[in-house]
Amino acid sequence: MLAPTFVSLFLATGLVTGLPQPANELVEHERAATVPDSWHLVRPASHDDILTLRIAVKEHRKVDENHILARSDPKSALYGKYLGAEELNTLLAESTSTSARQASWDKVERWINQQNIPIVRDSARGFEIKLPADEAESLFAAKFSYYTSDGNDKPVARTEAYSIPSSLQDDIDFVYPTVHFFDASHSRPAESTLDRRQHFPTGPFDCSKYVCPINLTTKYNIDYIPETASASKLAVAGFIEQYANNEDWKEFISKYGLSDAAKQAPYEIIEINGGKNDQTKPQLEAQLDMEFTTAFTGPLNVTYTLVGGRPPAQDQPGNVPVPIEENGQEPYLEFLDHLLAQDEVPQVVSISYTDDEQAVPQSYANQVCDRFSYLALRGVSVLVASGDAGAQGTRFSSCKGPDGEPRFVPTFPASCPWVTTVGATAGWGGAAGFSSAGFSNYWPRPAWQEAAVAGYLANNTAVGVAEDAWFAWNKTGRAYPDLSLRGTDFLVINGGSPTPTKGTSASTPVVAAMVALLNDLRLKKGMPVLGFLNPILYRSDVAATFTDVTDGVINGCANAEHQQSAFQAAPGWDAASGWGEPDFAKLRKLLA
Ligand SMILES: [Ca+2]
Repeated sequence: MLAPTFVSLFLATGLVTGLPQPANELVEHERAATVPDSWHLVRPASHDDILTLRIAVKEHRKVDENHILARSDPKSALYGKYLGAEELNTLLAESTSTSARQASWDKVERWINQQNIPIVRDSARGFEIKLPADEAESLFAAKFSYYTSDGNDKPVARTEAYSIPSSLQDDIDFVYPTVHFFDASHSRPAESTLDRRQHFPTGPFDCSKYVCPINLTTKYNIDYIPETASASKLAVAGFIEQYANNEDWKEFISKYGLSDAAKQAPYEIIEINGGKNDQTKPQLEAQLDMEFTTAFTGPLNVTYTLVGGRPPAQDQPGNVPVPIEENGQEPYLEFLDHLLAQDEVPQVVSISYTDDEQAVPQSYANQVCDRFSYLALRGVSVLVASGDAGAQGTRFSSCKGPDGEPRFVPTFPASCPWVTTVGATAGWGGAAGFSSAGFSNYWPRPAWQEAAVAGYLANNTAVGVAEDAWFAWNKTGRAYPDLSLRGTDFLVINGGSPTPTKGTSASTPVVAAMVALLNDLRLKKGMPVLGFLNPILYRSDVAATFTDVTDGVINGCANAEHQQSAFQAAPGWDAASGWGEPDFAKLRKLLA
């Protein structure tokens, strides 16, 4: 236990005095920006604790972004020429320096062997090792402790920082789980209990008072329900024990469905990475997602892909029992690798989970975001919920940046430029205050949105955030959401009961269903599916079909001294609602 402290002190001294560091000196590799307020320290790790850690080897890969964009640009000859799984692998191999990759792989493997640590297994990403916590602390100059987090009372081991040998800095991408204080289980939709008390209509749960599919077809001019299936497929991502329940779904479809029952296809459940759908434990997010996609898509193929948060149990060394919960969570990479490996990829993916961007270390976030760009190459439209705590990110906590400075907190994967991010509007029509929105600290603004965002930023009164803002934000970052849709008063059947629900996770599956319908229309005409949507959405003729949202302001941040609201809706694109709300009939006319 002394060793890590000593190494840290030595390092600090070494840095201050500028002493040259020996090749195998440990250097800090990653540090958590902040430990989110929703995480709670339980106890330090002890030598009895066995940790499973994965060492991701640097990929040494650079895919040409222009190549990806060309396949997503209807004006390009490459548009619609999407890659199959094998073609993608070939492209990725061609974009990888194989000699550098192999050299890194060998160096990391040699180093692990030199430490006398058994490699439990290796995968395409690197090595998995299992070792007592005190050994891991010496090896990585880390200090592991067990934490619980709100909504998850099973303690998991994390460290606020870790180091790696300086000779491996160009070979190791990251070690996980270490500084990964994220947990997608926090992104569940909110049951509107508070709202119900404040302004929810009283009386029976019916579609005259709450949002059912029929209300949305009217509001958004969804003038098409397929009579037959096509190759158009939609996949809903499910993480962290969110179970979809067949009985709830059947009841919802029979009461509120739009297709005639004979044409309604049941959804298919796919379980990966140890996920197991438990019919006895229906969960709100799963019900919401499945009910508000399939109601619109009728006979089209919809899957619920339930991703376990952890790998299957493995044999433990020395008979030390390791609760399965103490393994790491990595739902995004597992989910995306699964999708990318499919021969027939679902062309629309709906993800209603968000984390604070800064809770996801950038090295990990980059690997996830890169995979979203690979999905673009395969012709997949990815719709992601922006989050439900305004400019505070995903949670109602203090807004602090990496140095503890007052700062708005962007959300992930909403902030990745390769996804289409969906915000929420309120019942009165303006941007919903809870809808997360803002500017990424990790990714710069992509060219396809530069003009739209610059126009918004040039209008200071519209932005609503003063130049001398108390809470900082990154003016040059990827801005989101890209569009919005109603996100309040949804009527969901969960556990046999009608449950009013709100959140951007309500808006997102509806947009995903609309895209699956457009794809269906296009496929039936022999056209390619839409693919990565953003370059199309930001095209002036497409943007003009959206119903502009000009009212509403996103909830901002407050601390002991200051309070500041965040971005305001304004005419045209704005950082509260993106382009506003879609009109399906107009999009259909233009795109299908
Ligand atoms: Ca607007």
